Amino acid sequence: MTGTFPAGFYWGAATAAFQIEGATKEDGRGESIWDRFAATPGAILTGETGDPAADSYHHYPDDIALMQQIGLNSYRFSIAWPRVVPDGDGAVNPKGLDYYDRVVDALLAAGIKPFVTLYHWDLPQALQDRGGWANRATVDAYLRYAEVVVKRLGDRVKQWMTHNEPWCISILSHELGKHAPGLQDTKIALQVAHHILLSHGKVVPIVRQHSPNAEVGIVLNLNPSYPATDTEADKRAADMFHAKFNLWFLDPLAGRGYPQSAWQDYSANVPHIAAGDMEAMTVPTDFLGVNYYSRAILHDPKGGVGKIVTRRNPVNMMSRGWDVAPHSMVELLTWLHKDYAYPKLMITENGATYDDVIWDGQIHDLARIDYIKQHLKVLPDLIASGVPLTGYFCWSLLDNFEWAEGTRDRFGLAYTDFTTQHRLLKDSGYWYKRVIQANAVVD
Ligand code: IFM
Repeated sequence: MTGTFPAGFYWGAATAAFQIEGATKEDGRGESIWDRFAATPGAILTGETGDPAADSYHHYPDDIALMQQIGLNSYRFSIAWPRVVPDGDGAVNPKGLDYYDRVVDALLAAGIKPFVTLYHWDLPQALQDRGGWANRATVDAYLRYAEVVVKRLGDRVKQWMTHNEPWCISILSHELGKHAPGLQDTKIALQVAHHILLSHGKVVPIVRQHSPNAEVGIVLNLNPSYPATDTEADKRAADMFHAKFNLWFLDPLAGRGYPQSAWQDYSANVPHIAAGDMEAMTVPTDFLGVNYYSRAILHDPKGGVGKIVTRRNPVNMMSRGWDVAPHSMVELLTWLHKDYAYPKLMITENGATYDDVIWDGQIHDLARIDYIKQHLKVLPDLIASGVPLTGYFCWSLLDNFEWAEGTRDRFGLAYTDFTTQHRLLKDSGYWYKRVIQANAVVD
């Protein structure tokens, strides 16, 4: 059949601990920066916190049943550091580890391969009180935490992701102030980014040591950029966006250092780099995880000195205002393969938020199906052209706590009723099931 995917393709869905687990005070879990941030008036659009979110701490068997209903062969989720090491760098909480042990065993019993992200944004607050990721000591705390997790789960988990979206961890959270810990300081943000990349490089050998034959990589959110017009100002704006958003993370990992144009633009805010750091972060990995949702179109109305504005396509976008641009994903993956040559690439997140309506007990989310279909349709040819794409993880398995938007933005293949915690598969979930069964895009 044309348009089929290779045998063994990973068909998955993704979540993150803080977005689904709830139970933030249960069984010895410590406070995270997201608990503190969400409790700050005005930080979350809906005024919600991470409790109960989708209460997966108690409902994980329901979630695994959903995965089985869809027919997923893979599931990407993250470990909450404050559940495992409540104060970030001290005693291990056995109940926290036991929880993930149960989840992994239940996944394997259901025939679903676990893909584990070690850090998806929920830093223990006690570490933030000592400077968070801007403090180099947090790198060492992360390595100790990761070792505890991998020692416990590494006999069964064979796919590891060190960090999710370093741009969000650093810039969105420490320069733009939109995510926890809500700081607005470029210098701190860039030091955070540096320590995240460094900790990635240092943790890879630890994962390999305690999880024999495992594959390990990092997950980046990448955003192809285009000038809105042919003006030099817009072209410069697009290039600078690319340097700061994409290359700032890709290039150091590839041993190329930080991109010069962005380095100069950041001027006095550039990070402190200790001897050996750049070498440490270039450790070889098995794959690169790519989170792709949309593209950026850049317009600089003031001829190079004004603020960079991202303009979106007004006719074809999801409810959050991100435009739908599958061709940009093709360009991105083609370029990544050609220029960085990772042994494998995976789409570790892709999906869409739309306003879902329950109609006679069903959710006919045709717009979401269309979004996912458009992004899947282009992949078989891409793979045939030689791009080593081994998996696709839809964001998200179920509606959850969408960070600063609270539960307003629903990305799930399944609807979550946040009052009853009842899960209801949307039409997109049923459609995805048929895709997985056919190992090809179906109508
Ligand atoms: O919900 C997030 C996820 O945690 C990281 N990537 C983007 C998703 C949608 O905003």
